[in-house]
Amino acid sequence: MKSFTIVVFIFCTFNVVYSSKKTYQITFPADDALPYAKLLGTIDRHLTDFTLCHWSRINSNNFKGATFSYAVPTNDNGILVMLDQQNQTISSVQFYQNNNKTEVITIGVEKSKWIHTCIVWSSVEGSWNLYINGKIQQTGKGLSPDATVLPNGVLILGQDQDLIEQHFDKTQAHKGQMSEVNLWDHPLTPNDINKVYNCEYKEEGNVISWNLVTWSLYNGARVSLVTLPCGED
Ligand SMILES: [Ca+2]
Repeated sequence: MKSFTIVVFIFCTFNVVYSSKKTYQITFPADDALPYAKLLGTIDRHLTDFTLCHWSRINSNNFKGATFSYAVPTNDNGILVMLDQQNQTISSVQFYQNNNKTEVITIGVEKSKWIHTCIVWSSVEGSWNLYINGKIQQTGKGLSPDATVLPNGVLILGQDQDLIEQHFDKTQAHKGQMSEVNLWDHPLTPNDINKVYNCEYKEEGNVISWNLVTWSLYNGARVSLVTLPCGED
C-alpha cells in the first residue's frame, strides 16, 4: 500500500512539471546571405478564416524580420508576419493580410527568448486576434473584410517576398530560429490556443502541419532539434 502511494505521487508530479516539446527548428543565421526556407507544397485551398501559430526566437539586435511570408502572383503580402525587436524586447508584431496591415505593440518579450505567436483572422468583418504566449494581446476588426487568401502561392519562412520568391530585403530578414509553424483553415478558440502554447493541443495545422511538411533550405538556413519551452512565459 505504501509503495502504491509513492507511485501515484510521482505520476502526478510528472504531469504538472512537464512542459516542453522536442521537435525540429530552422535556424536563420544573422548574416547578409538571405537565408530562407520554402515550403515544398503550398496552401491548397481558399482561406476565408485561418489560425496561424509559430514559435520564434530572435538573436540579433534592432531589426524587423519576416517570419512568415505567403505570396501569390497578384499579392506578395497574402499573409505576412513581421516581428520588430528593439531595446532588447519584441516591440511589435506586424501582420499583413492581403496587403492590409495592422501593427500590435507587444510588451516585455525578451530578446533570445522563444515566443509563441498566434494570429486568428476571419473575413467576417476582418476580425483578428493576436495571441502572445497563449494569451490574447490585442484584437481588432476591419482587416481585409470579405477577402480571401488565394491558394497555390509560395510560402517562405525567414524573408519577406516582394515578388514570388524574390526581392528579399536583408533588413527585413528573420535572424534566429523558428519552429512549430502550423496553419489551420478555421479559427481556434482562446482555449485551443492556450493548449497549442502549452504543447497540449492534439491537432497540428490542417493546412500546414509542421511535422508533415518538407522545407527546402537556402543560403545557410539549417535544421536541428530543439526542445521548446511550452507554457513557460
Ligand atoms: Ca512583401
